[in-house]
Amino acid sequence: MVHQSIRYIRSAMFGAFLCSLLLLACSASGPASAAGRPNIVMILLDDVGFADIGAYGSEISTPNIDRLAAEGVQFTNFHTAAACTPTRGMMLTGVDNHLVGMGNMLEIMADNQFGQPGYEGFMGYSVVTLPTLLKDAGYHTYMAGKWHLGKTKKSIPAARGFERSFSLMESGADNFEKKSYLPMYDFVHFYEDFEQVDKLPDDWFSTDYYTDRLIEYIGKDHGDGKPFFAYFAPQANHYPLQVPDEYIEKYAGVYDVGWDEIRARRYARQVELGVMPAGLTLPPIAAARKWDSLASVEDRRRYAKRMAVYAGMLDNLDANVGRLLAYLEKIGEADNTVIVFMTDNGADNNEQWKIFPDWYAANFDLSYERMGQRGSYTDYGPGWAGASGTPLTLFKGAASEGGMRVPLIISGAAGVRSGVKTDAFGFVTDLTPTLLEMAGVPVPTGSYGGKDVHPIMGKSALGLLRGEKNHIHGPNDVVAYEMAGSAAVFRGGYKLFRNNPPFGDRQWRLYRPLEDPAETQNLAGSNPKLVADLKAEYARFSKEVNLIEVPDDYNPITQIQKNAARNQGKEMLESVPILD
Ligand SMILES: [Ca+2]
Repeated sequence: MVHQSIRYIRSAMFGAFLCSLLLLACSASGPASAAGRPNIVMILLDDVGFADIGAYGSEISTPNIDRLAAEGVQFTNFHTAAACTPTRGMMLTGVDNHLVGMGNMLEIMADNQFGQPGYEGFMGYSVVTLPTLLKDAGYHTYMAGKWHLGKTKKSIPAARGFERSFSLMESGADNFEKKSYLPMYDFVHFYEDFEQVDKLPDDWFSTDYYTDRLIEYIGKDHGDGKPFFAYFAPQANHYPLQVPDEYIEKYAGVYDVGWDEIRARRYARQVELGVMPAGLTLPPIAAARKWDSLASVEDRRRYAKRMAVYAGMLDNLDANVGRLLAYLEKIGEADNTVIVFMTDNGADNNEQWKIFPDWYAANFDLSYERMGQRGSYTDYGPGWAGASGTPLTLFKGAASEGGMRVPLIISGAAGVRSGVKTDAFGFVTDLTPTLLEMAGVPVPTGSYGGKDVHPIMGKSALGLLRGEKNHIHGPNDVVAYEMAGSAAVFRGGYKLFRNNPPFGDRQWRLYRPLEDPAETQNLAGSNPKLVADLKAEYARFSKEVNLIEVPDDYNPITQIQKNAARNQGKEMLESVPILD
């Protein structure tokens, strides 16, 4: 508590100092600047891997995001949870997922976790959200895109701090129409503010539309003297992979060389860019065949197009980011806006249509010709997910780097340096305290608005962003993470982790992910004391966040079927699985 109070005072003093500096520097450039507080735009992509952005080694055209990296601070060692809802809950509160209510995802929650505190499966009420804090401090707060943190009128964005919002409640949906993408559910819910949206426009395309709404929200209030926080959470690139045709055509033929070659090219480019160390030996992509061993030409043709649709969808997302940036430029707010760009977890290897072939055949066009279009369904499978995550191992859901290490770029105002890459370790709970410090808003330390709330656990990265420090976490700081039995403990450049089935064997292993990002050299055998220390740290963390371990025989695949049955007919209740 003492430390937190000191941090609070320092943060408040620093905020006040910053305000006066900015007042001197920016007094002529508009009302938001005059208040000394930057606008904040937070862009969160869905299921996009570490290597999919140009600035991280990709061949996919992402010039607008690359420009953010060139003009800001690009992180190469930043981590989220390995799945959607825990990441989103932690990102918007600065508090560990077990305390936020996302101890596990409802769809795979173990029998012994149901109904327990911290396992509500939606964002609980013992945390105060970043938009609430910013709104109470005089910010406008807007959101467009996927929410996935609760879907009753108590838990939707409008109830959790957003003045204006247009949002999808589920883990994903079709991108061209109001239609479910998963066989367990025949519903999709959108809300605008507190109202359910019955019908989407005929020409709806998810990413384009969310961008339009966000621009509209920003425009309506612009000029009234208040800064804004805008949260842009597109469905891109969650399956179904879909995008207007011209974006798919742009990538025709690009992926005929296969995932092994694309992965090799991306790694070479990462070395050139200084994003990854040279000399790594990449293990084979998990769960994927070698491209050259694919027997049929037809197979290769279909796989190549699936990746072309993925690339087109991300290209379109980048064009929309460009549209948003151009709008900020047009209204004179570009110089006073901080942009945060990140993705919510590693690449997703799942191929749903293989698990539920009849349902997908009955509800979607699966033909080669229609791939990516309205009415179609496709995903991209483990081979391409492996290339997406270059050079990391495994995928979304795993506590390996391939599940947890993501691109993060912070760019723009508030003294953030330009053209800097950093390999400082960072974690998703660090974002809320960073943005609060930028906005000069005190960090809550145990209560807010007369109610007890969990204190923020992350650390502000502002010192690093401004070049006053070269780290966010000190060598003795511990950051721990757990979901569905897969867990990781980071300290002093080491990472102890274990994966549950289907990704692993529950055994703890020790790596140095900065030097060994593909996690090929297990150091546990030669460092028994360190392993014991980090296990003890994990035990402390478990107690602190009231973690309930899954049973030894837990398997998420069988659990998901059980929980889907629990869900029947209850889709509007708060504690109902919303598949990730
Ligand atoms: Ca996700």
